[in-house]
Amino acid sequence: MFKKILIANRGEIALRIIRTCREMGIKSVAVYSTVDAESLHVKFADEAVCIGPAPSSESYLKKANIIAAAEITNADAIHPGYGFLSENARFSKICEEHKIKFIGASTEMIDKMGDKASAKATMKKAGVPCVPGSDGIIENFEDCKKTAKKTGYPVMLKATAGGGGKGMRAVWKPEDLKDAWDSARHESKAAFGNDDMYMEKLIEEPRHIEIQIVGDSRGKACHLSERDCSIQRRHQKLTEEAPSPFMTSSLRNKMGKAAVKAAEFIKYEGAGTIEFLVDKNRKFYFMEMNTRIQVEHPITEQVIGIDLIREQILVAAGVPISGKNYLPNMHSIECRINAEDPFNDFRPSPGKIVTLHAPGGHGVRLDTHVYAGYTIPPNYDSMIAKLITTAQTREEAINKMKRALDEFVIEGVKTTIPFHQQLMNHPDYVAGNYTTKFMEDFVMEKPLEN
Ligand code: MV4
Repeated sequence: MFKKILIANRGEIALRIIRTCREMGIKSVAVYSTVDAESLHVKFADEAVCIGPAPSSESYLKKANIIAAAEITNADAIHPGYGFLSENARFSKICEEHKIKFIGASTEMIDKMGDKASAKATMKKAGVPCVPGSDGIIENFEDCKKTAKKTGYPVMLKATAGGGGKGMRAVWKPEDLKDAWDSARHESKAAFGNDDMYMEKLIEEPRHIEIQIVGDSRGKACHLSERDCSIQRRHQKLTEEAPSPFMTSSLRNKMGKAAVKAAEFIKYEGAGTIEFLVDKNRKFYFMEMNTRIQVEHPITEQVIGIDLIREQILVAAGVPISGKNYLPNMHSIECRINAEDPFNDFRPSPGKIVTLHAPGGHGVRLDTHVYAGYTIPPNYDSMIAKLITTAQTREEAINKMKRALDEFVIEGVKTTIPFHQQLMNHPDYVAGNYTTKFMEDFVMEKPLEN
């Protein structure tokens, strides 16, 4: 087993990983930028190393500084958390070259799954259902026109390097294809330095349902059921739940089997997520694979009863998994509390937290690195806490969430708490009747003026 793990991240996920290290008797090393010197991950780790100034490009993304911090402290593994270097193929390789275990996917795996068209081709080969469309990359506009005609409108043009909805265009009629082709390629080139495109049939009003998997070094994989992540705004998830209110046990069984087949086909090692689009007829299609621990992993932990960070560390150390799949016993909801103003287009609201009252009690979990007096720097993403409630039924989990949101007091910065309060009272949300389109129609009710 590892003796010391360096956590190449910040915020709540750094703290989350440090806590599991402590429970496992593994020493932890925090790294931090100058603006994060007062952050809780720095205080809770056994050791801490400053790796640079505030901009991520000079600190949390600076591979040489992180490797140097690992070597100075004698860490034998690096956990990258999510974001930053978690899906960076070069960083995974550099760790390997320095004989430091990267607790994440191999270079080859990240490369294979990071390119969307290649990931899809691999999944098709594995026998995982994929959305019909082009056979890999589209060569030119002539090819694009032909493929659209053959696929049948509406279609979705997608950038193979894509992420966060960039370089993606829905096209409803042939006369709009040229503009979509040009603008999607232009956007993708600017964002990723690559403008390769592929095409799919457009799935209308899909649900985003993902399956958590864990694979071990023998090539064996298991699944831990699903999370429903359909409530998103501009490709940022706002709330997630497990199980999905749209799920049936037969669909769970099929999607779980497909996810395990996918993971075993590529001999995936570690924790990963297979994302699917599910249409209104409950047909599911492979969308992407994430080769990291995700923000929303706690709801799976809550409904299954395992520690996913611990599982990551165990499989990275070569411990085999039991091989059985896991079904949910509970219902869990996560609300991402961001320092943003939901009444003002979710505009970021960094600054000092003057007052903080954390919710607690039965079935309430709060994963956060903030405290009263903490200043949220403007340099990183705006998520400051994850509020997670767990109960035996969805209705109880919603009621618990309403109660916990009411208890939660944050003064000094604007937060998304009022949004979540309105969401938890929205009739369609309460009915479990939502798709990825939900937020397009959602309007905040104005707060009562005093
Ligand atoms: C789609 C789709 C409909 N049809 N593909 C969005 C992110 C990107 N990685 C894939 N996405 C989508 N792909 C086909 N063929 C709709 C989306 C989509 C979406 C998916 C999941 C969650 C939120 C979304 C919001 C808008 C569009």
